[in-house]
Parts: sequence; structure tokens; C-alpha cells
Amino acid sequence: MIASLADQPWATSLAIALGANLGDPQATLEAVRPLLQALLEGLLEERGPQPDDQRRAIRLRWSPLFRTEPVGGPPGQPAYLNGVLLVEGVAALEPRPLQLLQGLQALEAQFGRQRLEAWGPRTLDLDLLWWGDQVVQAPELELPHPRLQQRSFVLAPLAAIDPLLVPPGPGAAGARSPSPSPSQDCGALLAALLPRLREAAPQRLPGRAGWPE
Ligand code: PH2
Ligand code: MG
Ligand code: MG
Repeated sequence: MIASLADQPWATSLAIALGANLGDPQATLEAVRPLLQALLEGLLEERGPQPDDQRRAIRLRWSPLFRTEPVGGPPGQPAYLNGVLLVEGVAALEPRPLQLLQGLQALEAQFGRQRLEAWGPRTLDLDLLWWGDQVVQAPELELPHPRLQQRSFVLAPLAAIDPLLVPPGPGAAGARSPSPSPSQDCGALLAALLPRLREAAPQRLPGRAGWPE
């Protein structure tokens, strides 16, 4: 029997990848963190008054930051700092991925993001990885993120939050024909991916005041 999409563990969460490799990436990520939290809380507040137990059910889990080698893009880019924010307990919310995307792009612009070339260096990159079981195939957004299972700079932060977390597979194709075999957790995906990579493994940074994890 093929489980419905709503039975998948990621169906109750959303996730956002953070990345930066221009300017002072650590300062940028530390500065954007409370703004991202406010953006999400604003979006979640819009659904109107909620019973207390449901409000409490929403939980923000920040990964540690990782120094990662650039993947793709022009040669000679500086190293990235990458992290992930996992928001658990969103099953009861009406998903609004395009509205969240607009908010993420506004934050990118606020931190001086310029879109000059694909996969070029950037002061701030905020990518929505998934929002529950939403499948989106729009020019500006694809959900679940089609490459997240191939990216160590996403899997390493996710695995640091919870190695047993099972991320969703690629978008529309996966939704049309969900794999009958159970999906792998991000710890296993990362362990299988690292030996096949040309770039160095993501290097976990120690926590500090602005990013305690
Ligand atoms: N983002 C990209 C392309 N390459 N490489 C690393 N290490 N980290 C990123 O966040 C990243 C990348 C496109 O968004
Ligand atoms: Mg990106
Ligand atoms: Mg992006």
C-alpha cells in the first residue's frame, strides 16, 4: 500500500534553507534570524485566533551554521555559510507558500541581494524547501525543493537538527508516483551522499551569542 502524502513525517513541518557568501555572512545570518522569526509569526498570526494548544504546537528549530564549499556557479566564489530553519507543527495551517516566498525575497532584498547570475555569490539566499505536503510547480517556486536530497549544504544542517527527519522527495514527479519504499532520513541521505561529492564536507561552526546552536 502506498501511504498518502499527508502520512509523511514532513507533512507537519515547513523548512527554509539559509545561505550567504558575500559581505559578512555570519553577521547577516544572525541579523536575519529574528526577522525571519517575525515574518513567520506574522504569517501564522494571520490565520486568526488559535486555541492555545495549537499556538504552542508551532516550534522553530534552528540548525547550527555550517561553512560549505560553493556548489555550481562561477569559479572562485567565497565559501558559504549555510543553515536551516525547521518549523514544526504547521499541519493545521493553511499553506501559503507563495506569500512566504514574497516575504523571503523581501528579506533578501533588504540584505542587498542582487540577482546577477544563476548560482552566483549572494549576500543572502532564503529558499523554501517544503511546506507540508504542498506540491508547487510555478516558475518562481518548486516544492518540495527538487535538489534538496542532493545537497550536503542542506542535508548537513537538517541532520544536525534531527538525523531521523525524513525530507520529502522531488516535487511533482514524486507526488504523482510516491515511492512505495520508505524514504530515507537525512542522516542516511547525507552519509550516502558525502563520499560521492567532489566538494569538502560541510564544516559545523561552534555556536555563539547570535546563533547559539
Ligand atoms: N546555493 C546555491 C548554489 N550553490 N553552494 C553552497 N555551498 N551553499 C549554497 O547555499 C548554495 C551553493 C544556489 O542557491
Ligand atoms: Mg539557494
Ligand atoms: Mg534562492
